[in-house]
Amino acid sequence: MSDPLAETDVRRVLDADGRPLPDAEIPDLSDERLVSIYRDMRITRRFDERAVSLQRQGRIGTYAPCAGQEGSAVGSTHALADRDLISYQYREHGSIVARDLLAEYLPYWMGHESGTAAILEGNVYPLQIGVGAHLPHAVGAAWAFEYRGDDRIVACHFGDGATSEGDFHEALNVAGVFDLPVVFCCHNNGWAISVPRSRQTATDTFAEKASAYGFEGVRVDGMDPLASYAVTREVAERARDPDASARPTLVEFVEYRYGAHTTADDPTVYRDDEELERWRSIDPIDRMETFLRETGRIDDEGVETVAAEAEAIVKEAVEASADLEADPGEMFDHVYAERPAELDRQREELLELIETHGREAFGYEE
Ligand SMILES: Cc1ncc(C[n+]2csc(CCOP(=O)(O)OP(=O)(O)O)c2C)c(N)n1
Ligand SMILES: [Mg+2]
Repeated sequence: MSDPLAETDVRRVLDADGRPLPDAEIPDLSDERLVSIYRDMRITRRFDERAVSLQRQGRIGTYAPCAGQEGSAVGSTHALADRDLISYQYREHGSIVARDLLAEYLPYWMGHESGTAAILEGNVYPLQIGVGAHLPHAVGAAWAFEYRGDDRIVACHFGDGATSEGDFHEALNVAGVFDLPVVFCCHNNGWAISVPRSRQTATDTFAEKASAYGFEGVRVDGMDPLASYAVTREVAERARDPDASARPTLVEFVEYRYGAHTTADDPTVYRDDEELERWRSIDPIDRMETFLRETGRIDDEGVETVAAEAEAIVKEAVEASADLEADPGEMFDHVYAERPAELDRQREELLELIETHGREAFGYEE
């Protein structure tokens, strides 16, 4: 299969097979850290498979699969400090795995708002289904960090489709004008549901849009976790720079989603198998494994250990979620820092109705 990124100007550390490119610098990371990037990608991939199957069993309503996109989410998150804020769209589950929050996160997909409240403790904002709607909030948070003199930056993730929203323009414009500490992570996976990249923009790249806002745009192979790490590390430092003015950057991760847009979608209607197979040939997990094996950082036994750990971590998260009780009153929580009186009133009203008519009347199976 031909390498879909061979002819493009994307930053890479690893070639399509996982061997370091001759002129590329390997990020200066410990062996343990390099293995943990591989491990987090394997946990993410396993979680993805389990989440799709939980949806089929009726335990998850809808789920947005991320297979193929683990390299960018995991690699970029390892390049941040734990105190940095992540604001993501809905597909960058690898960022949450890299923050070690999987068990807290899974309940969200099962309808428990507590799932999004819990990830906030790990400096991850709740996911955003309204395409592009979180970009102004992410920039607002970056502005707050700057204003307060906090040494924190924001990594804001979104898809290629989000770049067609007005929110994208407004957010990037403000970040450029006010030199805000934010890294815009655009995941160009070629599709916004069934809309191809060619119908999303008339520019050649998404990265070049940054020039309209007065800052730099960079393209990176999003299926190369080491390049995703290296580029994010560089631009995060630029965003954080305490001596000079902080500068935002737009990073375009060029990648592909292997699965459906969500579990409610059938991609075979608009994509062909040949395209999918070309991207699978540069799989981020396979490439990282080859790199680790060939540089003596992992062997068969190490790979088996990582696979077993990934299995156990996902299993534990799924089992923990089985005991969760649905709490309808929860939908009023976690919206405001302090719940306003009107929401208190609505919450009480709902709980009284449930008390009067029973949970079955509201669709709960007892
Ligand atoms: C404002 C808004 N318009 C439309 C939708 C319906 N919708 C959900 S996801 C999506 C596509 C987004 O594509 P992209 O930003 O490329 O992210 P990807 O799903 O590829 O990760 C659309 C149109 C929405 N959720 N919000
Ligand atoms: Mg997309």
